[in-house]
Amino acid sequence: MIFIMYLHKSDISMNREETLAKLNSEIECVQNLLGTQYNEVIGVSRQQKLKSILNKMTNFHKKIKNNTFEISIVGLEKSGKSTFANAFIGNDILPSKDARCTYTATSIRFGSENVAKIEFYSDEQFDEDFHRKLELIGISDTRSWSEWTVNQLEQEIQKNASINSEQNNIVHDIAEILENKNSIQNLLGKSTLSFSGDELETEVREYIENPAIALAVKEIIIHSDKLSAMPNAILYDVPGFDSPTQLHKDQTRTWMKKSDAVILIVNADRPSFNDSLVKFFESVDKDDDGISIGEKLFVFANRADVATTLNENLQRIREELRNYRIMPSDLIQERLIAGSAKARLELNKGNESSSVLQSLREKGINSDGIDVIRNNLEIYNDTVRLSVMQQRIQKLRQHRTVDKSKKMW
Ligand SMILES: Nc1nc2c(ncn2[C@@H]2O[C@H](COP(=O)(O)OP(=O)(O)OP(=O)(O)O)[C@@H](O)[C@H]2O)c(=O)[nH]1
Ligand SMILES: [Mg+2]
Repeated sequence: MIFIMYLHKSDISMNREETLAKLNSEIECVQNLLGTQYNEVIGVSRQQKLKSILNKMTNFHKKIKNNTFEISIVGLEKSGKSTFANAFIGNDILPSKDARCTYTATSIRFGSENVAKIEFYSDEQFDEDFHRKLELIGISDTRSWSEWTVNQLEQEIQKNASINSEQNNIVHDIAEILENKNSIQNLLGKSTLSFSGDELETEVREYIENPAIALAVKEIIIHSDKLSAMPNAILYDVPGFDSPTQLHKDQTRTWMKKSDAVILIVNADRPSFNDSLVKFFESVDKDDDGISIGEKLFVFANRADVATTLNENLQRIREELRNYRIMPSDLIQERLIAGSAKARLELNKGNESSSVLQSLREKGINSDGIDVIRNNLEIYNDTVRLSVMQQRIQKLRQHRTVDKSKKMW
């Protein structure tokens, strides 16, 4: 074929603008190749391959041009994920409470108009997940979820004497479903709902935090003009790893894989990692770029305000990250940041004298950690992550025909 685009080592060190300019000319080149004048010399199957490459290149172009930065915020239940997400975006969009209050996976992205879309489970999906939960507590049953009652659940549990604490949480979740059976039933299979403007602060919260409604919700996508601190970011806030809802776990895994960065929220006051966290990380494969989650991981040691022995605890967290192979050892030092999401929210609200801020100061900690992690992420996005994109583009350039004997172009 006529053109061969060799990769120069310097491609990887190009900045965003240079990468875009080069990609632009390559896209034009492929578009020309696909133009009518070359139709006869390029076979149909090669044309199809070129179209697929063009499609991928156009997507890369869009992502690099918009500088879209997808970040998932993950952790155990009640670690402070939603509080962190609010502190990070500089606004109080997501509900956070002492009791569990994130029942649904929510993504937030910048938009000039405030809109939220709410998607519900189908009855089939809900039923499948309900039975998965039953199996986790040792009950095998074929009846539909809606035929169950709280009384029946209690009777079944009494038959089984050996329920551990993890299973106990699942029993609690199943009971919560059955107590809210009627409202959940009314929502399953409903078509996607849209809310706009001020409804985002009122109605939408119910779909995240009120179990009677939220348990039927599969996903919420929010576009908000309040994502002021980092308008190119798309944040994914999910229920904790220890949520017994399999669909949430699957969703978290998918999001972690497709994200440019993953922020793990851990507790600076309780530094030992529990089983659910370790097992969850073990269960996530490398992403489409061949990158392991650890390579794009940042760890926020939240609740530094209540940590009594912060330095020792941070050391313990480093050891846990290393020993469980959650993150490459050489990245741990720069990617572990301690702070307090709650302190940042108080500061944003102008509550200078709040007890959280005071506790941080008393410990001699003068940063809530939010700006530090945001700056680190921005640098990472412009360097490491850009280079991952450049390497993917490089692979496209090197793409060969199936017989590997000829270059595609
Ligand atoms: N002291 C202190 N409390 C915090 C901090 N961050 C979050 N919290 C509190 O921890 C509780 C749980 O926070 P959430 O943000 O709801 O936690 P979550 O991980 O989103 O919870 P789920 O999504 O329900 O699993 C809330 O009461 C927060 O106010 C912090 O830095 N310091
Ligand atoms: Mg939450």
